[in-house]
Amino acid sequence: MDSNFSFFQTLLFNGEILFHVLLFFLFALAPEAPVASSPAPAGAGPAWRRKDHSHTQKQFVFEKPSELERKVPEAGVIDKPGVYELSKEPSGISRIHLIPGFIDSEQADWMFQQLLQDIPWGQRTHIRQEVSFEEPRLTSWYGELPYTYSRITMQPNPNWHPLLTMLKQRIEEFTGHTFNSLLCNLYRNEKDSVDWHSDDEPSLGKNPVIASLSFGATRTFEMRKKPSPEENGDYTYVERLKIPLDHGTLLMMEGATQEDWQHRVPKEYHSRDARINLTFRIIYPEPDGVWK
Ligand SMILES: O=C(O)CCC(=O)C(=O)O
Ligand SMILES: [Mn+2]
Repeated sequence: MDSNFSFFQTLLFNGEILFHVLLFFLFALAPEAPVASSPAPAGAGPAWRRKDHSHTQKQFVFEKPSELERKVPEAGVIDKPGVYELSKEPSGISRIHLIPGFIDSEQADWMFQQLLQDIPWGQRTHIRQEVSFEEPRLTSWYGELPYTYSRITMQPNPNWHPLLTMLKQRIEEFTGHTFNSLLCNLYRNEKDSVDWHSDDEPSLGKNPVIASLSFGATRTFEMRKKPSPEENGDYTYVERLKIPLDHGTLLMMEGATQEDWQHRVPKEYHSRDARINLTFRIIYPEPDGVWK
């Protein structure tokens, strides 16, 4: 019994030694836990409780982005009278001429009333991707020849209203250009508009000169440059212009303006009274758009 007891005592004693040796190796060889690069001062407690915000000592180094950020250019505004060269491309110079007050406001008042009541305004229907929708404005066409745009053909109408004949002559004298046709637009209110387009139908010929005369409520005529081929039709970064067209203002578009730029009159969020726009053009007989 005694010898058994001392045997177990030795076993327990040796086991205890073995346990401590194992513990020593376990801690000595354990992989080091990651520690903050700036060790906390002695007795400072855990990092999250300290008030010295030692993490702010970390240095943030600004690294320039490898590619320069592309900015969407802000739209320019043209609201002063003058001739403006918008762009110069292999196709030519795009030029506009803004003449506010071409018709003085008293004359423009009675002209607007006459045109509103006498022009045979009509609502045309477009068909796009098998879906038909009404144009958000009323139109009328004057000229010896028909005019086709967006697959709508406006039938010839040689019966010029005397006021339109007079306005055509005044514009011809002022600009030195002659016109044989007129597209009239009536924007009844803020909901009426014309979407992005260029007046580049073959029947208008190359580099058409277009004279656009406005009456009634001021609406913004917007222009955007057509993107270069590398942009794959993306208009995000193109140049943009806003031109308020008010009562009696004449706007001339010339050169490569229709080839290199688009224009529109967007809907407005606030109420607008009626506006009439007259665009005088030269139409050439189809199909090749050249006088025979
Ligand atoms: O109403 C306008 O000022 C522009 C009209 C127009 O772009 C057009 O008739 O082709
Ligand atoms: Mn147009």
